[in-house]
Amino acid sequence: MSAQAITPELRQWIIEQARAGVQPEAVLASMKTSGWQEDVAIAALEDTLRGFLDERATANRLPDPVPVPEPLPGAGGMPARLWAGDREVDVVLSMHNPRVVVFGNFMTHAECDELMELAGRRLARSETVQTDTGASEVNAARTSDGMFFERGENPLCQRIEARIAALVNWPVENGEGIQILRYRPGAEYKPHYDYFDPAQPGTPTILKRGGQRVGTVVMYLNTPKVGGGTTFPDVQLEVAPVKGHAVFFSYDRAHPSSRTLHGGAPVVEGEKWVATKWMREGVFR
Ligand code: PD2
Ligand code: ZN
Repeated sequence: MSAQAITPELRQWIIEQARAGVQPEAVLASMKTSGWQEDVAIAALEDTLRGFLDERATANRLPDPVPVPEPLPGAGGMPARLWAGDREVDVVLSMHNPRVVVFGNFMTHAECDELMELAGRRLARSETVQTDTGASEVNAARTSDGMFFERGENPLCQRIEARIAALVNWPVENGEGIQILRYRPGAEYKPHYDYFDPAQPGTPTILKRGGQRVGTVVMYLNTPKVGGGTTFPDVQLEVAPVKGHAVFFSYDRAHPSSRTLHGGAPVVEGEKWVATKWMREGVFR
């Protein structure tokens, strides 16, 4: 009997069986019933499944960790205060997995007021970066109004950017411009990751400007009457939005294992204003 050929169609069929959870023994039995010689069928199965398993292992591999901003580099006890270049800030909470640090006294009330005033006239319904194309779009998951400052656009932005850089030990040049969000009653920001999803087709384009996001600082510019906390659902943590406070978190892998899923809980009463600074791996131009 002449040798039977292992066609691409046969390989595809074997992979479909594996994806459907059919055990290799059952696939072999079907192949034999269809007239395949046992030795040819086993060789085809082994070869095809090895390739399939290698591909799946590569796709499921955790990305390698990258350096991230960090307010407390090195070991040692947790200080109650940290020097942020131009002022001392309070360390209110520090969590390691996910890496989350809450700062009190990060900004003065006057700085918060000035930032809201500067942003107020430029607010529009928030857009998020659309990772399938890299374009911005209005997103139903974020029902706030927003605007972006250019990095270093005015002396106040420069001062806050320098403060963040000093506090989390990350270059000003790696930061995106500060974003302002205003949430009205009922508005929220559904849980999401701030890094760009590596599986989305638009992500390589986005990453050309400074690489992945590796850290976030959300600064609270006012204290909403009720609601509006920043939630971390993986660890059931909710950070209270308090005027002048800020929450920092970092993610060394663009992967859910970072446990940095987070959201802005609905504002129940009053308004909520925040300023967000995202930090990239490299220089953001
Ligand atoms: O306003 C917030 O609490 C919030 C929550 C989640 C802001 C962001 N994400 C963000 O700006 O990325
Ligand atoms: Zn976010």
